[in-house]
Amino acid sequence: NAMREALEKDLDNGALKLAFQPFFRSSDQSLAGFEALARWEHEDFGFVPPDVFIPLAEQTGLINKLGDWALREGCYIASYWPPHMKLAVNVSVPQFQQESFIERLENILDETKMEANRLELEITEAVFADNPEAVMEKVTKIKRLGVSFSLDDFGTGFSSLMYLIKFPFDKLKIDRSFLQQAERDESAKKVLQTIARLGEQLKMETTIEGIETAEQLQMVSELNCTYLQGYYFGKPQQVIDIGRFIARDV
Ligand code: G
Ligand code: G
Ligand code: MN
Ligand code: NA
Repeated sequence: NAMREALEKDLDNGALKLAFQPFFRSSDQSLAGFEALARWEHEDFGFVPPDVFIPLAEQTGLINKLGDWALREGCYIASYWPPHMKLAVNVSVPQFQQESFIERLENILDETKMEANRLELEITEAVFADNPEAVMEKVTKIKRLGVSFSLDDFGTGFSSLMYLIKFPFDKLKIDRSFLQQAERDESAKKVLQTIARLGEQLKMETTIEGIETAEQLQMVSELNCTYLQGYYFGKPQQVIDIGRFIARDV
């Protein structure tokens, strides 16, 4: 597979980049941190979207290499940010399932001098499909390091609410499809409200994702969630461009 080989080569050559998308506290719209999102532009294939190369990496055994790179690069960059600023990194299921995941993560935190309590790992409900007890054990161990967990794309997977009772997630990221529908659909809005309240009651933070317009911001401002994220506030962007967000904040 030519694309797999190209991806491996570019990973080895440091040709992948991380984009950073800011997220904000809804209380005062101050900057809380950035989510790292992998970007790959290849000389022949051009810009390959992560929806293509992440699954490719998962299916061809490259996800550890890619995942380690994203964590190391993200932590290295974030280790230079102001002390309170968070870094969120997406972790895919086969990456998280690796026996060696915790050890690799600890090494990366060590190497980059990144404080564990500034790192959030974003995982999806799909992680529970297989051996939820083992997942629970791993999450618990990693949380002991000080790292926190967000449940990403919440509401779109096979959300057994049982997982919310059993698993010590710190944050729910409400999938942007709810917000998109909530503009036209009163019941979608109710679901959004209810998830925000559920998070509150379970002492979890909540993020509303995918805010693109002032109208959407207006609508979600009544919802009492913890964080806001979306193109309206900031798109994923190169590291050289995020300084303006940080400068405005400090
Ligand atoms: O960046 P974009 O919004 O196009 O991301 C598309 C999908 O790819 C999202 O589900 C996002 O979580 C995922 N993704 C982007 N970067 C990474 C990464 O570094 N690791 C993993 N596992 N997923 C990523
Ligand atoms: O699955 P995850 O939430 O990690 O996916 C992040 C993806 O969502 C990235 O590809 C990012 O580019 C995209 N994204 C972030 N904010 C917005 C937004 O406001 N609108 C849309 N359509 N996509 C967004
Ligand atoms: Mn995410
Ligand atoms: Na998400």
